[in-house]
Amino acid sequence: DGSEIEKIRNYIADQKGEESSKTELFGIAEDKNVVLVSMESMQNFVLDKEVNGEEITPFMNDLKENKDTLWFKNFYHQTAQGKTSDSEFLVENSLYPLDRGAVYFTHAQNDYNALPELLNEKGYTTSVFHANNESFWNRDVMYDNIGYDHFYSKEDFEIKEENSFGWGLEDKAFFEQSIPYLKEQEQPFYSKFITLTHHFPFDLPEDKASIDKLDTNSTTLNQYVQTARYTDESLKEFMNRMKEKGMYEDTMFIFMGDHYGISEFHKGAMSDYLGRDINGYEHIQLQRVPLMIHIPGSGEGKIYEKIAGQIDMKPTILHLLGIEEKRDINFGENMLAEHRKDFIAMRDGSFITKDYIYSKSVCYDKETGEPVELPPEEESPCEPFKEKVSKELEYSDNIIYGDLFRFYDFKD
Ligand code: GP9
Ligand code: MN
Repeated sequence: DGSEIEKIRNYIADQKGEESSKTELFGIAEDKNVVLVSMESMQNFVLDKEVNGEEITPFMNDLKENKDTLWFKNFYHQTAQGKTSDSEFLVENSLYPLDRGAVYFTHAQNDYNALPELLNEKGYTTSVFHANNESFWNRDVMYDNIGYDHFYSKEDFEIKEENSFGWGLEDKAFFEQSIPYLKEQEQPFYSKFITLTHHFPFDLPEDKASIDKLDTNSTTLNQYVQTARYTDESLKEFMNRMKEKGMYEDTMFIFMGDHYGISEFHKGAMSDYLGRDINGYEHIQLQRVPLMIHIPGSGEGKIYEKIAGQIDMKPTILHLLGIEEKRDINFGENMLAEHRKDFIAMRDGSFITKDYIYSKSVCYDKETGEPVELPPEEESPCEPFKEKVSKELEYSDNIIYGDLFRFYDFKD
């Protein structure tokens, strides 16, 4: 029945700071189109790094400092086994993915109050561009359920030997071929692009590489920088095409990494590369992925240091578009709000707060990156958050397992 969902709703409301507080940026992108690029396997650690004097990601490096870009440098992915689909789920619903399996497969028929659905109601055309089979991650079923008008998938692209390798159509061709579709959409539109080239095992044909490999003992890490550069170049081309086609000014661009690409398995090589030990603290810090929100002509560019996560995407996007959903249920919060919930939860129960990181049962001090040392009788500063995090994850799970939104009226 509806009592459980009411309880959860009240809990969320209590947790939030002044959740409803409008910032000065409320509606700053009103009526603009939205292009969200989900960047496969892109992690923060490549930003501002060079290989033999060449920047790995020159486009993103510039973009994040642009006068029209809101850059969240402490933004974490929160995905689990559902990988890309988990990140999509987080962004669309502001709910947590499940701790095992992919919610895109297991609960694709639930009632949701997803971003595309909401934007649809406000008159946006909503679509996804991704050059893979439409049933991969059960996307065709889920997308249909959560209100996307159109899914441009593998069969909508011209895939030839020259323009594909690894997982399929290369990102540069993907963006190029997407432009005509994008242009024919009725405006305003909300379109999500999911890139593919920078995917494990990060294998790039030699003639398509424009930067050297790294020289660590992990082939995976060594190649990672080449595909990262490739995708970065494809983003630049895409942005230029948007300008040429006159679609740049009227669009808000969101570039977001979906999840890590370098797993813990490559910890040794990673530690050599970064020049420091990868302890539990560093491991969590490596889960930071790029998030750049570029709003042409806004002049609102700023570097945001505060912690944020994929769970916060939906409320943030709605805020920027000037859409208020009073009865909505989101575990995340508008990232621009001054007073926010003070932790970011990972699916495995690890978490990040302003001052601490909890990982693998150890509480780390963010200032030193070392475990907090305390006399035995004193409670760890991570303790109070542990409870909140597990409660929050449990509530989100309850919504999904019990399909609880069935019992809730989002419009009153
Ligand atoms: C597949 C692409 C990659 O369509 O999204 O998926 P991943 O392995 O990262 O979940
Ligand atoms: Mn992915």
